[in-house]
Amino acid sequence: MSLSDLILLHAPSVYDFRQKTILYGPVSDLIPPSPVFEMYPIGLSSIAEYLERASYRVRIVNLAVRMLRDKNFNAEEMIKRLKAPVFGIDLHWMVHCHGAIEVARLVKKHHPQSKVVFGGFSSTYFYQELLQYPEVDYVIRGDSTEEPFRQLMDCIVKGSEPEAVPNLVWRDRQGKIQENPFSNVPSDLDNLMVDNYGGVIRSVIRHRDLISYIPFKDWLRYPILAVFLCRGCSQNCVVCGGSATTSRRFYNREKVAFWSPEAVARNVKQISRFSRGPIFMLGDLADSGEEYAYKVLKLLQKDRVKNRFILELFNPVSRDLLHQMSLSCPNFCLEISPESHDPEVRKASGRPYSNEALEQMLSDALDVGCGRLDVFFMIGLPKQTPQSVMDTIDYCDYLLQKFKEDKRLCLFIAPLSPFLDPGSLGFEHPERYGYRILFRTLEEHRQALLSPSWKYSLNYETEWMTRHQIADTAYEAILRLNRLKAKHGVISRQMAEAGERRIKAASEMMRRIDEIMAGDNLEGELPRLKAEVDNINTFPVSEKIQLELPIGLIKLKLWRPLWSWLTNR
Ligand code: B12
Ligand code: SF4
Repeated sequence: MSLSDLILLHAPSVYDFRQKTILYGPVSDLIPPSPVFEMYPIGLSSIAEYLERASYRVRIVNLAVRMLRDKNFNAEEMIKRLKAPVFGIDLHWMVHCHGAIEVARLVKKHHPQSKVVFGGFSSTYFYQELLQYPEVDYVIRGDSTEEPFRQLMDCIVKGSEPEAVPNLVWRDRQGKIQENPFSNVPSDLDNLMVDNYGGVIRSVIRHRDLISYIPFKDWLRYPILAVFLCRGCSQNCVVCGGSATTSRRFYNREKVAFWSPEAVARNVKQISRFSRGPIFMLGDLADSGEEYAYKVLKLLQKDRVKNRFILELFNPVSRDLLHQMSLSCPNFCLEISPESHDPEVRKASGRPYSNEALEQMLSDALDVGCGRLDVFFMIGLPKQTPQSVMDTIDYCDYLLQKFKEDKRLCLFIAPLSPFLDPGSLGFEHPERYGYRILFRTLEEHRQALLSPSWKYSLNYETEWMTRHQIADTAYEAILRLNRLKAKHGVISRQMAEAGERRIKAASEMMRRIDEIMAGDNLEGELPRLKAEVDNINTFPVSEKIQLELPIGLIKLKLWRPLWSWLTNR
């Protein structure tokens, strides 16, 4: 008998990344996971928790993390050993389109009787193409699949046809594809993620397998956790596959749905019981109006949890709200993404605020006691030329001078990579925003991920920059910003040197790969570079280190949820 009714698998970006020669580039420099994109959607733990409440036994296996942590780990062997009537595979982020399909093939090879379910944003966008792969039995569409998944599990257990399961696309007994109504788009979220991480921890204990659950390779050293404020987004950033317009058109979500302030505070408290790591509040507190923001913050002020908070803002906010943030979340870290120094480029990308408003907010945040202020710029935007990107670096110089080299002000720049999100305004209306889309189908994206260098995985160019220019400009901008930070003393000389070594080695390797690709012996010459490319891919990323918040020695207290589980049985 199998221990699980459902096993949720997370694949690496490229399934056999350990065998391939691929120069990843700065595609994931500003997020905790590596370019293998080993992080699974947090929605997997939400699905697991919801189905466990409905008495299904759910297990999560992050194959990508296991493959990254142990070069001898045999993913196929593990898939063969796992037993369950249903396997769920996330194809949420497009960057997993290679790995996710390969993992599905292995599941079907070893468990032909088991059903394979796909879900996530990219699955929702590409559901028709996905069902052309014989290894995919079902796709559940949408940003909220907990209840449809429960209903599908009921049908599979009973052996009945799932014609009433909302959001489901499936093949009937005649092999005909059926599209059920896309009607499950909840506006009340408080029944979701009720005991989110508690459910995961119990499942870890049941399967005695912590490693399969960790969200990214270094998580045990840096156990950052997320609390969500909402599903959907009110903003319309041109490059984003989760924007208001994209959500309306592809995920059927007319309006953003927010968790109640009480549910947000409850989730925070739950995390603080077993983790001292930072809590990332995902979504903009001010997005649902300042009243909502104050309600959440006042509850947090009352609870006084000790974890440090990372809060994000889509637009500049008032000094009063920032002050409340510092009362409720002392030493908080604030993140904002103006994308460009040039308000014209920013506006064309869907963020129409001025530099005056931005700088006023940076000044207020530092004044009220923000512990760190992360400001993100991006490369690959409408109206942005290589010169404009260099001007952004000059603007960073200006900001560091203006704020007197305050070490709390952390500036970052990265290319939009590897993909312009399918479903985003830029992807759907490229001519309107000055994009040229190079790959449209799922299969084209899968093949693109196997390119020897990240430059050739990019699925877009702009009217203002070719792929070559985007890649060259990205390396130059990252290098210049790194030097600038060293000049202003906001990062150490060692960190700056490590950053410089990495970028120079990577851009030199990109040039060598270009030469090989221009020749006629790619198959013969590329494998010879493997050891060097792998070495460059694993250089420490100084930007990732800068983004980490310092935490104490004891980070996790996993015995607490175990104890409360045992005593509540
Ligand atoms: C939070 C967030 C992150 C967090 C990740 C948190 C996490 N572990 O989930 C961080 C900052 C780390 C992140 C990173 C990235 N992100 Co992001 N992220 C978001 C954001 C802002 C919110 C997502 C969210 O709220 N989810 C809510 C949770 C609870 O639900 P969920 O995880 O989506 O899961 C539900 C459904 O999607 C579905 N589902 C998911 N998996 C599965 C599997 C099965 C089998 C089924 C049935 C259903 C299902 O059901 C779940 C439960 O209802 C969205 C934008 C938006 N407005 O949505 C972008 C977004 C999802 N990210 C995006 C991208 C591109 C990335 C990166 C690739 C960027 C990069 N190059 O670095 C990386 C990938 C990281 C990795 N995998 O290693 C794009 C994806 C577009 C696309 N189609 O590919 C989005 C849409 C917008 C954007 N550009 O930021 N991201
Ligand atoms: S990138 Fe813009 S549109 Fe996308 S989730 Fe963030 S704020 Fe919303």
